[in-house]
Amino acid sequence: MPADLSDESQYDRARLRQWARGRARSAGVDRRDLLRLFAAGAAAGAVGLGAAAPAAAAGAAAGAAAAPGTVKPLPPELFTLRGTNAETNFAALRGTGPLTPVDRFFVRNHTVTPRIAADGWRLRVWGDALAGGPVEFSYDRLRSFPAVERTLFIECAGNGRSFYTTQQGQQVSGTAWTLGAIGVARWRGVRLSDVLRRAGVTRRAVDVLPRGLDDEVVTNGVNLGRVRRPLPASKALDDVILAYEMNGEPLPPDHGGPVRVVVPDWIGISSVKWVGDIEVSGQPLYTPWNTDLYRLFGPDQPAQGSAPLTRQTLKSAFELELGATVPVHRARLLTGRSWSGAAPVHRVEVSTDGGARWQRARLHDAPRRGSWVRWSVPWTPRTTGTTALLARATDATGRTQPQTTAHNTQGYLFDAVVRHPVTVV
Ligand SMILES: Nc1nc2c(c(=O)[nH]1)N[C@H]1C(S)=C(S)[C@@H](COP(=O)(O)O)O[C@H]1N2
Ligand SMILES: [Mo]
Repeated sequence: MPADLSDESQYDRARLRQWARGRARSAGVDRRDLLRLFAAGAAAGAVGLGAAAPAAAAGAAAGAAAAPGTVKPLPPELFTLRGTNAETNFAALRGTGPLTPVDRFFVRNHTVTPRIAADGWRLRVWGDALAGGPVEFSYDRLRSFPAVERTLFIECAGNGRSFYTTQQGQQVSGTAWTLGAIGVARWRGVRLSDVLRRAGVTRRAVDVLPRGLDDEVVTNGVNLGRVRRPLPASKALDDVILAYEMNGEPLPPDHGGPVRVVVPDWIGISSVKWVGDIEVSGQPLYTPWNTDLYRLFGPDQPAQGSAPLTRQTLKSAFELELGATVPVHRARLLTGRSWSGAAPVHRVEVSTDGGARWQRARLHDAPRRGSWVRWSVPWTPRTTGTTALLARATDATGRTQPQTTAHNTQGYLFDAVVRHPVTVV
């Protein structure tokens, strides 16, 4: 094992070596089954895990027949349904504040939302890197730890996936999201580190594995077990939250109530909803969600696949329907949001002529880590016809959204500038 797992890139490299040596075992699932499953899915452009349609089918009709198992209503003006998932319509964020209201926060469910009462709920912390045996925490006990509050986005690793197909002509598997698989909320909860310390975590801990109480995930006849994805102990002991409130309300069922994990900056799958138990392990842990899923595969990627994905990338979106119709010669304010998993976004540029000329957008929020900035530019369309609106963000690491993203078979981490079609009439 590497000495310093507190360094994310060291952790990633270590993982990759373990993978290459064949040490990865998909915890209880036959790896040959999984490889066959996902290889076939990618080649055929067929479904990935929990996906309803290949991204090639991206478009208004893709989720039309879907019946997601959510508790909250999913009206078409707020959401686009995609299989068991519901994408936030960016146009529905126009005029809202920096936090995504719960009624329009995207839902990504591998199965269906379970109903779990807070008073019967227990969190069991167990594993060979604890000083003693398993420790259980009730909801009230959890709430007796010091509370912390943070404004953070949760964004699916596949957010923007459909643009690999519509913009780059590439086939990818998985839910055909446009840009609405993200939301920002004010999370209140307790530090995971406080809970792990109380449970007796030792220096032997390498991986921490939260597991959801929702149903086991069965995909094409293979049971992957319950949703679970290991976190390096260093991240788990750093800034991870066990959240019981969202935007000042008890955590709603669809977002993991009564208690979920919230992992700042990392891809959405890390933020396990309806957490029921957490394994604290002295050995590296592997599940389908850090081996075959949520890594980059394909000709443009390392031969054995990338390290497991951790941080989110950089994106921008207009608060406008894709393909909107706007009147000519009428002044309007184009609004949108930009965000990055690496650093605050401090510059956004917009083009209203397909990328020929760019202007600086006005930022409406102070750039902040873990959240997005709202921005605007005035626009008076002067000619009729179709055009593309483009927005391009730069974060405090100096990184700017590129023109294209290197392809990966499962369509993760799209970060290229999106060409947003509009028709001027
Ligand atoms: N238990 C459990 N946790 C889960 C999931 C799930 O299906 N079950 N989906 C994950 C994925 S892929 C994402 S992107 C986020 C979505 O969070 P949200 O539904 O609150 O928006 O939750 C993650 N946590
Ligand atoms: Mo996700």
